[in-house]
Amino acid sequence: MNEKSFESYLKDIEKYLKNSSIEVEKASMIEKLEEIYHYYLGRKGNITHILRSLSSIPEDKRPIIGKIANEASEQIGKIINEKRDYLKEKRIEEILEEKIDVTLPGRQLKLGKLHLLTKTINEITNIFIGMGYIVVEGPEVELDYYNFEALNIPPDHPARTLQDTLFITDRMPLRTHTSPVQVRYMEKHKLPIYLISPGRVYRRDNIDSTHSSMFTQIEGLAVDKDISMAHLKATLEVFAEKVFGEGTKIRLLPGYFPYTEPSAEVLVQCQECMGKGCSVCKRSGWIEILGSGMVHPHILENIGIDSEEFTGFAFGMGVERIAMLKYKINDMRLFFENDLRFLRQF
Ligand code: 2NM
Repeated sequence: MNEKSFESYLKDIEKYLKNSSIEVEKASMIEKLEEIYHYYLGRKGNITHILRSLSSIPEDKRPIIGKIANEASEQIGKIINEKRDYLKEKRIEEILEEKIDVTLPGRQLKLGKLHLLTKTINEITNIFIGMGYIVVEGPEVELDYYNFEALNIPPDHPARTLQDTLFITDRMPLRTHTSPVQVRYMEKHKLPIYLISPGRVYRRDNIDSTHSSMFTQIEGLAVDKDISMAHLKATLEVFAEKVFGEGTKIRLLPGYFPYTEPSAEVLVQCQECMGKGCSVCKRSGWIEILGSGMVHPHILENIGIDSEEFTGFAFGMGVERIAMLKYKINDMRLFFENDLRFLRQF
């Protein structure tokens, strides 16, 4: 072992005392003081090290070095504590001296807002809630049975192929519409039923300005005694006027769906040219906004509903399409890109 001389111990201690005093003097942050403490007096600090190694110092010098090291330790501890108290005091004084200008205008709070799609869903659902409908939701991963079979969609229908539908497994498609929610509800609840089912649906489409592999649908269903096509038309007239403004006209054209008979395509006056004819409506003055019809008796019977006693109408619409017409948006992708410059406009 390389024994340190008595003098070199004294020199070291003297150096630590001097350096620590300069460092403490310079320190302007409590954090810095803790670092200094650590360096000299901490578990592995310089002074601590000397005090711990006293046993390796010749016995006759041990008490002197011990005494000097202890005094140095106390001294360094003392100046650190004094400086710490001083800095704390100073900080409190600074805080107390801060002046608050109570006449300054408040900082503006930046509030977020609802996405246009959410806003449109809310608007549409509120219209139907106003007519006594309830809102029902369901799973986005469906059983083949609820998405197709229960809806009278035959096994060889193109919608049931990989071409048109996204599948999780053979028997589990991503729902292609929210009708399965309605089938599930009819199975479990007593009649009459007036419900709408908003939610995301999935189709294997190539994405362009009017197609997306995911979009938002709202379907409606009314099953009661003596429900007729007249109720369907009147309901959709109310809907169109509330969404697009008073006096908005609709037209029903014959259509086809496996789950309704008869079926009708519903058109609304073109919101771009207000029915005069333009490029958006291909000069016809009308634009299709939804599909609808009288629920096929097979579907009701299959669920155990007597189709002689009860009849129903149903309809389905794409929320993006409604919002695009209402707010004159020409590209569906804008809904999903989340560019704030687009979203902030609504
Ligand atoms: C549409 C068009 C026509 C529809 C049918 C049903 C159910 F569950 F009752 F059979 N729900 N929704 C329906 C009818 C949906 O969307 C274009």
